[in-house]
Amino acid sequence: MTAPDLTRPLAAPPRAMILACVLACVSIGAVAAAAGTSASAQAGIHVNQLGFLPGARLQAVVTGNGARAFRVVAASDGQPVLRGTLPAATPWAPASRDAAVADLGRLPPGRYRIEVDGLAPSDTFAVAPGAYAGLADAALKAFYFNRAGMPLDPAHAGRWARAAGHPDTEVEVHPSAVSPGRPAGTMVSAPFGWYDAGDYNKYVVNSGITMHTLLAAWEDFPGFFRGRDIGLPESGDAVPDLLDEAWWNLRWMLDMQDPHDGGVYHKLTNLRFDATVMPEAARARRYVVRKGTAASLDFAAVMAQAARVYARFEAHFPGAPARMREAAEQAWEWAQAHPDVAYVQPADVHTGAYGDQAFDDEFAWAAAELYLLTGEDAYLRAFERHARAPDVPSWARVGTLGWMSLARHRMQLPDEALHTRVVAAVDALSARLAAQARASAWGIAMQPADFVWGSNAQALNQAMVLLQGHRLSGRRGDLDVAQAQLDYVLGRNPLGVSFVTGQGLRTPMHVHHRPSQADGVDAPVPGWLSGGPNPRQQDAGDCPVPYASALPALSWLDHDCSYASNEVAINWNAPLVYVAAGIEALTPEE
Ligand code: G3I
Ligand code: 9MR
Repeated sequence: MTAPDLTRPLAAPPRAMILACVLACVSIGAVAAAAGTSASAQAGIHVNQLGFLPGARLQAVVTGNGARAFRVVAASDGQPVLRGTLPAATPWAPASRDAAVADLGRLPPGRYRIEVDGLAPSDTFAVAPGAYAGLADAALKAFYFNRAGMPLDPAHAGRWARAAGHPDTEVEVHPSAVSPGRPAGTMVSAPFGWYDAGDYNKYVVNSGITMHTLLAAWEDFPGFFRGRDIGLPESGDAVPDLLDEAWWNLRWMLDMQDPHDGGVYHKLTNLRFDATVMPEAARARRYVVRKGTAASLDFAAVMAQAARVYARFEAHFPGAPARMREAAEQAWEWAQAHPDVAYVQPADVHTGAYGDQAFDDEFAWAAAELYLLTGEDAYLRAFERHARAPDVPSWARVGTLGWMSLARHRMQLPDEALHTRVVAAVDALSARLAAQARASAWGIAMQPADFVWGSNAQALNQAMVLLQGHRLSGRRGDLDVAQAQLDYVLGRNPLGVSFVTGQGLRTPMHVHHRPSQADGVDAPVPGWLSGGPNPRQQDAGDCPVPYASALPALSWLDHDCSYASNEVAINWNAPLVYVAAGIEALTPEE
């Protein structure tokens, strides 16, 4: 594919191309023009558009012109407040360009710009307490916007108010899912829950890591979440908003278990993706499809963790913790009897697969959560049998969630040796990611292979691991790299985009998200993380405009056709909530 010349106006460019370019070209084309270079040697100063906390280690990335000095100036009067040297730029493979990290150290509260001779000044950024509190709120509120089965009223949803869709009270058991207890033609009810992403289906496997991450955010940073009011219908009750929101999906998940045998359906879905319409206009018949090992174990893990977390709020959710414990144990039992049922898409079902072939990680995660809930040795032995060295988590790789839960609750472990081993395992992964960042010209852990479908969530899941490493070891460097990862997502990237809708100076405007596409409101539903650059570009055949680049970190298209680079998804927003809250909670006040 030939990259378009971004510095030259196109003849009659399509609207979407102009908008894609407004984002990508502001920092690439305009800055390149200012520097007198061609678009292929883009130069610029890349910085977190939401700014920084006063106690943070501030960094920016400078690409391009070989300069070896920078200065920080006050935004108000342009007076220098800091002068620093830049290391020699070295290659950063994901964008195939040379880069150098400008280390600003700490700055007192204020508004600043970074200047480098020969380059356009950076965006103005603030150093202020609470820099990411609004981000954490918006990222959590995004889940509310994806609630199935309820209207969003103007008092809580503002411009994005909408009617209810997908009641899911009359759902057919798909032929792939029939069992003696629920023969062909059985109708079940499984209302509520969140739409997975830009589509309107509900997938248990993807709810797994999502729920874990949100509940872990509560477990790790209760002080941050306890006081926050994000404007939910439930706000002001006795429960933190985060747990009110998570409850919406837990209720749905509970109905995805077949009460006759404990097995859990893989998904609740249409046969085909809905058209690009608002939820209430999407009326296709819905099915629960095929039980599976991954869904059952992810469900068991989530229910065990939730039983633990919601126990403190039993008065508000009477009976729920016991019900969730029982559900978790039954799903675990089903998986013992069906240890290898991979999801295979039935021939007539064409929606998201979330297929996974390997279940040791799901067994390890569920065993860890069930051990922490019940204290029963058998679960710990199961964890030992199935656990492998931690890796960066994703919907298909959940073993590390078990390691992190055990580390979080290490005082419950029966012996010192295991305690040490669990801490060392999580710590080693965090240390490895921090070392990758130190060796990187961009100062982040992301490698070319990390630019997968949902790469922005990969960056944030790396950050989540780094925050665990920081909490366990106290190493400041791990916190600083987690910050750098968040910086990357919020603008310190070669596209110059803050990838969260409504959060930053240049943000995605055309996410692949049916409500955002169909609601007639110019601005997309706020608080959603765009999936991010993905060089495999699996949607190219569905897109009327080409990606501007095939390079890993540049393969992003702000067009609503681009489900492979610009969709939103619950499992991608969850680590955004975690990391935004975690950096707020863990960065020392200065
Ligand atoms: O498993 C292979 C791995 O072995 C290989 O090394 C790697 C190379 O890139 O690819 C891996 O498979 C990838 C798989 O995700 C697991 O990570 C596929 O290439 C990739 O196409 C696949 O993408 C998934 C995508 O659905 C397509 O199935 C995304 O992870 C997943 O987030 C996305 O989820 C969709 C739902 O299906 C439907 N709802 C929206 C949601 C977000 O786009
Ligand atoms: O909208 C769908 C999105 O949620 C999925 O992630 C994506 C990949 O499974 O598929 C999208 O639907 C597209 C379909 O796969 C191909 N035809 C165009 C659809 C989007 O408009």
